[in-house]
Amino acid sequence: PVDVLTFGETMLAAQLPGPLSVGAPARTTIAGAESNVAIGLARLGHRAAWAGLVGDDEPGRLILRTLRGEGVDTTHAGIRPEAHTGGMLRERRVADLVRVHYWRRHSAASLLTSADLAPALAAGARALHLTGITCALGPGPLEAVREAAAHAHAHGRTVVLDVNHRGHLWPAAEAGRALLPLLPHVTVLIASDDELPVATHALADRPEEEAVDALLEAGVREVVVKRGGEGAAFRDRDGSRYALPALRVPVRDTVGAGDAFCAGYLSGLLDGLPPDERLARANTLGAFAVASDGDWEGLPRRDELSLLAAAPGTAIR
Ligand code: ADP
Ligand code: KDG
Repeated sequence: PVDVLTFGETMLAAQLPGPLSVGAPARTTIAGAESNVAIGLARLGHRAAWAGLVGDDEPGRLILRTLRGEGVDTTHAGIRPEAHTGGMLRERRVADLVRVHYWRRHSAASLLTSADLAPALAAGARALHLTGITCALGPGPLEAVREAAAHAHAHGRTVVLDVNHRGHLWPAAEAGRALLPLLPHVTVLIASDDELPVATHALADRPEEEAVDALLEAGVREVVVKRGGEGAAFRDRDGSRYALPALRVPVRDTVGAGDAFCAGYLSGLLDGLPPDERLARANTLGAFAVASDGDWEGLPRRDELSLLAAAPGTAIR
């Protein structure tokens, strides 16, 4: 079995340095929260598997080739000729403002059902990584997430849920209702501070401390809250709590920071690190993501983890 199984939608992504409407040039790559996490883990030497669906098209081939090139296991990924691979476009509209457009309705990834996922679940994994994005893709993907969470929990596996709320896919109230039944199966819930109200929506809107209490009472074992440039915090059911500041790095591109953070946290779990060191590794990966262009391109290999400790302007020879 692999260390981590994840699944969801990975898209063709075009990155533009200016507005599309005036014909800015594009760099093509792939994007998807779950595959970002899988790549982050593979770079650190963990065995990560991604089981999603793509179309029988050029974007689908780019996605599978990129994931395989990064050492991600795609044994249980699938190709759906009847649908197209989803796409997204990111325009750097002004210096630090990025605008995202999606083409993902009726995409191959949204056809996923629990039957598609069964072989990957049967193959087993030490940990299962789930996101709220997959839940929002449609009834099939939501059901697949639910079954995967219940299956992994029943087999004593670690279940990590990243709330990853996407307001263009569904309203917060609907997301909150859909996530609620997952909570008893979740070992680690990761949310940014502004996503906590989504995760606890069905449990009533409350301030952070009470929101975390509500999640722990609902069955989550540990809650990790991301605070952007402020770092992150941890609490668990035994009453332990930690908060660590973010690393100080020049900000290039914040998209993908949450996924990198999640990969770092999972990596720490797999390595058996205590909670404060898991948070530190998560912050380190988040910092790599914000200090480099692209969602996953700049993520570190294991021997690069200490790179950000170098003085600004260092040339490594
Ligand atoms: P998301 O991308 O999911 O909204 P955040 O913006 O909270 O998540 O960022 C996730 C993590 O990335 C943070 O907890 C932190 O570790 C790191 N991070 C984000 N912004 C910065 C920053 N400006 N400087 C350093 N690290 C950052
Ligand atoms: O977390 C980064 C994602 O925003 C990106 O890779 C694409 O999955 C994606 C989404 O839904 O925005």
